[in-house]
Amino acid sequence: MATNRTFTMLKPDAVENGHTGAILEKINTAGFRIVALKKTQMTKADAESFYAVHNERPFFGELVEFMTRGPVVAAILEKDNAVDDFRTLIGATNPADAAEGTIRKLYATSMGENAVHGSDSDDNANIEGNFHFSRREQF
Ligand code: FUP
Repeated sequence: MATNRTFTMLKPDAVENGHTGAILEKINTAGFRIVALKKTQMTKADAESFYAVHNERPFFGELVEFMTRGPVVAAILEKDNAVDDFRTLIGATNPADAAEGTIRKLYATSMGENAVHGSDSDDNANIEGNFHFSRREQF
């Protein structure tokens, strides 16, 4: 099952700006099935752990600050080729480089505040989904 799943978070900027419904609608229309969904507030320790791969990068402090400044909407999504298709749907990390019609092109304001996360591999989709959701919350 893990190969057909990805993990996403609608980041604090998207939630604050009232884009949750529109982004979930785009995800739905693109053919992803919602396996798990919740609005949640990450602690500093959560964000440091979730983004541990970036902990040596100069933007790490700002990234943790941003991801903890308000709630996120976390979800596990299912579809054939979920990881790659979801990354296509969200567009490039920097919205300035994101293709027309992608979620980041539509809703992101900057590289740092880019509206949405998408797992970059099946392994990370599994790790990240299990970080936010217990087995009992995944259907
Ligand atoms: P992505 O896989 O597109 O989410 O991008 P990365 O995993 O490379 O980066 C994770 C997050 O770190 C981005 F969403 C935003 C932040 N970031 C920056 O703020 N500056 C950078 O130069 C790169 C990433």
